[in-house]
Amino acid sequence: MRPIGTAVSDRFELIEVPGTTGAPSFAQDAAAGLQATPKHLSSKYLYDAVGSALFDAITHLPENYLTRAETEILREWGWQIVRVLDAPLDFLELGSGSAVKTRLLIEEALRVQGKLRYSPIDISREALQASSLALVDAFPGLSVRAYLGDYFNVLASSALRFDRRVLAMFMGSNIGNYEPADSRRILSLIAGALRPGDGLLLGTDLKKERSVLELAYNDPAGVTAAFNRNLLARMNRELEADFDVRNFKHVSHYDERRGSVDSFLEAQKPMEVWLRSIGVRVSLAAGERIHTESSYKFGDDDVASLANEAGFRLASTWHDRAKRFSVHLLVRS
Ligand code: AVI
Repeated sequence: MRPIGTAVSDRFELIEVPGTTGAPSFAQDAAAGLQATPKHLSSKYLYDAVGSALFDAITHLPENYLTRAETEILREWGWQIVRVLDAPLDFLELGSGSAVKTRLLIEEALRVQGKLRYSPIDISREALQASSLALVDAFPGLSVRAYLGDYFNVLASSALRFDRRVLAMFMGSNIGNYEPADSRRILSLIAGALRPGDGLLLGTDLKKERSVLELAYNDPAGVTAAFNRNLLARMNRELEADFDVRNFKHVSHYDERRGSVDSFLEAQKPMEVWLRSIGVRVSLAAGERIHTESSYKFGDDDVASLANEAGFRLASTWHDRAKRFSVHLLVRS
């Protein structure tokens, strides 16, 4: 299918990339995941409007250092990051960058080259439009060509167009929420959309002591628990389910062998749940868990291997001062 482009202003264009992978819906994934053994739901469904607001609150928690550490790296080293590849650059970001982090890099690039094209990819039209318009408003030298669609579809399509050397960005340790086979697939798709010499800036959370990791996902204020439990509330709202959210406990622990903090919703007593809109009845035993998220952690050597497998080489790595988080520049081989 051909992408559909709309020029919203002379510096903002939105290109809609229709689905080609036939990705299942929330209803289909919920039906399959809740009837599987063990039960699971994809972490991508954590981010409805309520979940996105709770995630934003998580990034401000004292125990959840990830966003602060990554922002510190970009504040300190952004000037260097945008100068590793030869200017002029085009930016491509997986996710829509309304955040401070993207702004820091845009600002640094504009210092070098005066004008910049920024291309975010996002599944949410509202998020893309709001963040793009705010960015063109804030930076007179910036133009935005936004791509609306699922990362996998957009990267695999021929919709992406660049005029200059590209610096792609996949920040926030978002790569950590993919299982290893999918993270290899997404990095290979990014490599396929780039030319040799283009770069990918990848933010990853570092492997570290269990106590620090587990506290980041078990904050005493219970915001992460609310973020996780919202998935049940979302099924109640959207799939006419009757989960009693109070009967589920949020459980997050670090599995050192997998290198992942795994999050679950654990039934506190036996129950039967009815998801009316999809006609599915689910039984849960006391103590039975639904896996809702993997948050993989990476040593810098893990990133080097992942990069090589996907068609990149690791060119540079920056850390925050407390050495909790890494930002890597991978160059397309
Ligand atoms: C977005 N992502 C990298 C976060 C993480 O750390 O896995 C989401 C999150 N889940 C619980 N807290 C934060």
